[in-house]
Amino acid sequence: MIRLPDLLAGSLIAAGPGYMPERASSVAEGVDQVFALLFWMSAFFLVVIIGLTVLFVIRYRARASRPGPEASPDHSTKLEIFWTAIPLLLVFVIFAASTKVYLAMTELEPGANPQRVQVTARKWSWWFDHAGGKGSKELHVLVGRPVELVLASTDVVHSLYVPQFRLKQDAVPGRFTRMVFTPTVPGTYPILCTEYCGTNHSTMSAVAVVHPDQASFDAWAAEGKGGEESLLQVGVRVFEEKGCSACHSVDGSPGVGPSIKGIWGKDEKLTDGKIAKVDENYIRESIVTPGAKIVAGFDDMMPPVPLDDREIQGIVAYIQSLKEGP
Ligand code: HEC
Ligand SMILES: [Cu+2]
Repeated sequence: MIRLPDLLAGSLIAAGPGYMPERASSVAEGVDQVFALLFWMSAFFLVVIIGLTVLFVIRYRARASRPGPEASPDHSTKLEIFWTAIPLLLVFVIFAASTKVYLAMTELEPGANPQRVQVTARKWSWWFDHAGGKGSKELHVLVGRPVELVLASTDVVHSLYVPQFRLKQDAVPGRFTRMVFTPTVPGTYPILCTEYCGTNHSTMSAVAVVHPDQASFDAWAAEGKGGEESLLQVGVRVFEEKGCSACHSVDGSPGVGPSIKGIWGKDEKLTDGKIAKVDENYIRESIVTPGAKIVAGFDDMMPPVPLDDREIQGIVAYIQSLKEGP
């Protein structure tokens, strides 16, 4: 609830009880600052505009001495420029402030060693494949270490939202989206879907568990492991079963197609002279529409292979595991 004392004390931008949920991620403070900027800017103009309106209503009201409206002033170029320039300037301030925060939730610091989690949204639940191979209905991460979530959806658009992290990212069918942050406070936080996705949208929730130390995380990762196929296992299996290995080696030697060893994160040269970075969306495109980008030195020989989302995620995990160059 909005409490007037909090508002007046400016604690809109402060963490703590009352107005905003706890801040539990590296980007939370920046998001709150942008929010506060927008809030106070709007509050200022609300007061100015309503104040002037009231003033003018009183001052220019109809009186016996002034029965009809006065003539309106003519066009004023100075005034037009003045009230166009100021909003424009404010929009640039908002743009600069929010871009800074936005980049912090999309770009990893160079050299960061993130905990990668593959998130799959579907009607109406979440699934989290963790880097160690464990899949879970809960998101588990370690405090203080950067997290990279890669989101996919198997049906419609969903959106992953964790209020305490101040993070929200759409999961879109047919492509991968990313979100980057560092959890700062151990605890258990709610995960919600914030894109209306059908009948049970309102129950599409999960939890994010931020472990206080490696031991606690490892204990969770070890428990009940082994039942289900990990993404990496899916990838290795699909690579054989779908015949990818006939054209692609995993040891760096070229075949009909390039080896998939060491390509993750690489800038790939294409036949048209352009450069493409090998990330999850590039790999998806390479498999679904192989003709879209042709690797330089190779021919357009790859047949499109109909893989489902989980199989593509598996191939991505496999290629990531072969990251180190030959
Ligand atoms: C008939 C041979 C053939 C088969 C089978 C094949 N590919 Fe390819 N693949 C190629 C060729 C040739 C290229 C390079 C030309 C291009 O970019 O399309 C390529 C490119 C790729 C790339 C981009 C590699 C890079 O270095 O940028 C990926 C990823 C890929 N294939 C994955 C797969 C997967 C996964 C499968 C199995 C589902 C598969 N391929 C099956 C021939 C094949
Ligand atoms: Cu949803």
